[in-house]
Amino acid sequence: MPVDVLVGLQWGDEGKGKIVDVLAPTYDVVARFQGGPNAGHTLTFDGQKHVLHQVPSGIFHPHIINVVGNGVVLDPVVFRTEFQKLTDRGIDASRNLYVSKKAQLILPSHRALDRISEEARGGGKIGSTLKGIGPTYQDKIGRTGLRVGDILHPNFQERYAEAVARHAKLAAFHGRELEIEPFEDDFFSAVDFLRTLRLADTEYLLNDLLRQGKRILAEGAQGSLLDIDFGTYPFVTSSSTVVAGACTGLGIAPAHIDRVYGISKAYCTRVGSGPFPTELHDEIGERIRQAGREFGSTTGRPRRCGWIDIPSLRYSIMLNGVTELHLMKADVLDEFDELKVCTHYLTPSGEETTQLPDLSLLETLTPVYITLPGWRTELQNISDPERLPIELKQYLQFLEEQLQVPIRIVSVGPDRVSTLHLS
Ligand code: 2SA
Ligand code: MG
Repeated sequence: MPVDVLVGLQWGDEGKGKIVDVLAPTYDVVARFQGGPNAGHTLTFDGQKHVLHQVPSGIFHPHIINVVGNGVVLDPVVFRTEFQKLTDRGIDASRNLYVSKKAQLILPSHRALDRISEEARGGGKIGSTLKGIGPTYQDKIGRTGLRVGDILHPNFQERYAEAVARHAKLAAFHGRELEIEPFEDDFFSAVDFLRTLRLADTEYLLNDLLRQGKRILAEGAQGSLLDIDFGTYPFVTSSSTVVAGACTGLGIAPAHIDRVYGISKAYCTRVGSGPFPTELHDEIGERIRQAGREFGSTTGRPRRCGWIDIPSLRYSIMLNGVTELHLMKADVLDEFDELKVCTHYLTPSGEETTQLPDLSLLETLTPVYITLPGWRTELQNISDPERLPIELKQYLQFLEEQLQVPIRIVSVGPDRVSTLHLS
């Protein structure tokens, strides 16, 4: 069963890109199955930081085939810029990258609509990255979307014009104009570039590779609590961020899936609006933000910070069938005397609960914490897991007991090398 899936268990930014990069050498294929340029996967090695948005995080390994699956929404302009950046660093991504013909295209008008509909929400903004994600998935589900394969057809211009006309009506409904003319030349030249890449029915490609015994790593984007069904709806993204999304987003049958890597920070962050029970509005939250450099890698927005939350992790672990946990950014907590872990919540009527209720109730919950001692040790230079401070070992053990999943990786710094494999 050679497909392993890697998913975020929180609200994104758990450090998925780093782990994909670390695990990639043992795989033949890395495939993205959902999301689009709203993702920002940061990889650091050889003293350089790389941020990927749409290109899978296996791209730095020349032997790996990278696949942008059908579940993805693709912005050709952002894609070309990413390619250019990689080329500048001596990486020819066109050699080992395939794009599904069934992936949806993000048009300039989708980006414009994203902004218009966010503005129309007034106080109830989602906090979208404004990359056009929601409107593009809306067109997909509404069966009016344009797909990557459509750019190969002679009537693409016409179909594009029809889509824009439809989007203009939606904008007009909000009393607005689309104002996309300045972006259209760039869009069409990026589409020309996209045409030069390997566009394929990647479901066939992936299943052929599986038949040949190749190993696939499916790379999730965002996090389980942003999932369109199970996340903190409506403050979610528009795709299936949980493991099931890898099946529909790549065309791989569930029986092929073996390991599920669940990625979590040693604390918790969220960018954008919506409930976040363990959020810290105080100086501790600010310390975490500074120490963890918690600013959006796509938008630069400050991320909201708080303590790790067992009930929400348990929920994500359940939804994904996580087989092993990877705990990221432990080094960010190096200087704290005490660490808190939310073990359960209190409802407004004072009842204890360990379940995530729906949104309206989630906002009324009071988190209950257990306090554990901090390690007060610089973790970054530790390379032998045996030498981890006892307080960190206790922290890990506590999480494992609570979550009933083994922690197999602890990350103690942004670099590839600062990754400890636990047995
Ligand atoms: P969207 O753009 O419509 O998908 O936004 C909907 C919600 O999903 C959240 N979202 C994210 N949350 C964390 N990280 C994401 N990626 C970037 C990063 C974000 C950034 O890696 O840092 O740079 O700001 C991501 N993408 C979407 C978003 O905040 C909304 O709450
Ligand atoms: Mg990110």
